[in-house]
Amino acid sequence: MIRRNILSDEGLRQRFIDGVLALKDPARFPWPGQQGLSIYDFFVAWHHQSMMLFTPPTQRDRNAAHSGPAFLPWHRYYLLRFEGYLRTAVGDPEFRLPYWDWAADAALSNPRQSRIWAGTALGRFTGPRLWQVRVVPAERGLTRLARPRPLQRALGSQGALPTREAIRAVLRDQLLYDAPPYSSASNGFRNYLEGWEGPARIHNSVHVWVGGDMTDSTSPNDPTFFLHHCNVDRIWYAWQRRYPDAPYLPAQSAPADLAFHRIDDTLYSVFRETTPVTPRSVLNPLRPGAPFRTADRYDYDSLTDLQ
Ligand SMILES: [Cu+2]
Repeated sequence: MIRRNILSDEGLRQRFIDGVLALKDPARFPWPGQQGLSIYDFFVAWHHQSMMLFTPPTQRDRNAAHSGPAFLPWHRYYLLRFEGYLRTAVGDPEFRLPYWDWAADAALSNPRQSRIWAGTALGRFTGPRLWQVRVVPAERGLTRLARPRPLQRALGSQGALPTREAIRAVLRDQLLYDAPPYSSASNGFRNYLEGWEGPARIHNSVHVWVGGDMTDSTSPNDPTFFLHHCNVDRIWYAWQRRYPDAPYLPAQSAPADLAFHRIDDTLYSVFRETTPVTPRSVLNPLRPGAPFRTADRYDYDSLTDLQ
């Protein structure tokens, strides 16, 4: 039940690729009711829809999963659900999502030459015969492409990968989880990690650095998304370990315009959960709350680079 660095093990790399390819295959993992689309595409749509749902609808900043406190728990929930499918796809209940330690690549003289982009790793997905983008954002909502197209990336053409030092600085200096106005203008750990605040623009800058499909509301079209967000989740986990007494914010008593982001609010979902998933239920990966079970637990192989 350990999430590992994808570059630590060739077998892990291969199984991640195999699992993702299986989930993308409409014959093996169909999106019910959507001929020719797969569960993978369903996850792409879920992410896109979260960004279209402004919370509250009277503003254009905070949405159900970004620019607000729920950014971290929502993506943790999203990864947990994806990881469950991945386990089924690879046929191993112990399998866990790997992460991409982009700060290690930031230290390379040319991060574009990192092994992660090799043809045996994420480079595979730019092969047009292997991987096709099927759903993209449209003016209103989501469009299904009549002709699916290859995945687009523009590695390193804009932005920079966050450095180890930048991440450590945020882990050290941000003692509160979040702060009013609980938006992209907030102080606090969540907003510095999400990357609307601070010099390194941590999570956001990785989307920008990879470029192409990764910069859209349909960014999970690029499987890099899952490895990237797994590392974001690892950094949150390291912060939770470092400040075990710092509560998730805001509390449930916060005003109603913070709906979707308060600790006991239901996180935006396209799954019909038996028990609604809230920020509180995903605060501890070692003991996720219902509807997650013992089988969904995870830990990380290492946090030493974040200390
Ligand atoms: Cu996102």
